[in-house]
Amino acid sequence: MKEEILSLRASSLLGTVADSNRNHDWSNGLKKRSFLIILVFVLIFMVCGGLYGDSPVINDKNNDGDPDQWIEYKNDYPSSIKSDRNFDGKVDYYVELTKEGNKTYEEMDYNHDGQMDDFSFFEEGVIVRRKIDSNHDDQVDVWIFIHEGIYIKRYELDTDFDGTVDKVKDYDE
Ligand SMILES: [Ca+2]
Ligand SMILES: [Ca+2]
Ligand SMILES: [Ca+2]
Ligand SMILES: [Ca+2]
Repeated sequence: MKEEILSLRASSLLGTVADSNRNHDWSNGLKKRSFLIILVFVLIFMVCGGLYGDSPVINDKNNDGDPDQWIEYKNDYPSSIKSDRNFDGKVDYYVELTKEGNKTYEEMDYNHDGQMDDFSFFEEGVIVRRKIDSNHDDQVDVWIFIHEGIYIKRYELDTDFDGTVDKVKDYDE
């Protein structure tokens, strides 16, 4: 009689162990599934991140705690760089680059008043055109057209700064 009760207890105990094992398997399966779902979401975010561009790399060149250089990346190459080169908190330089590292566009703030005043345009890394706001009134008054990166082939000036070109020199004529 005692033995019977013992064996009964043993079998019910075994049953409980088997049940808890089943529960364990089930929760393990659920964990695996949640992990896979999270993995899929992470992959989707990574793919979208690649398509819509990466966040800029921000540098602090003079280590004063304030950012002064921002580099945008497109497919792993720097496509544009923005800088505060005199560390006064105002951006004074901006450049756009090709995959090969050639400039396509560049602008500068020469007098560091927070307004860009010198704009250059490039073709295959060579400057072809430049616009300047020479009196820093936020309005371009000099236009220069350049041949082979060094020769001025034409310039246009707004000498009285009223917004209208009043002097033109064309070296091709
Ligand atoms: Ca800084
Ligand atoms: Ca600056
Ligand atoms: Ca300026
Ligand atoms: Ca001007």
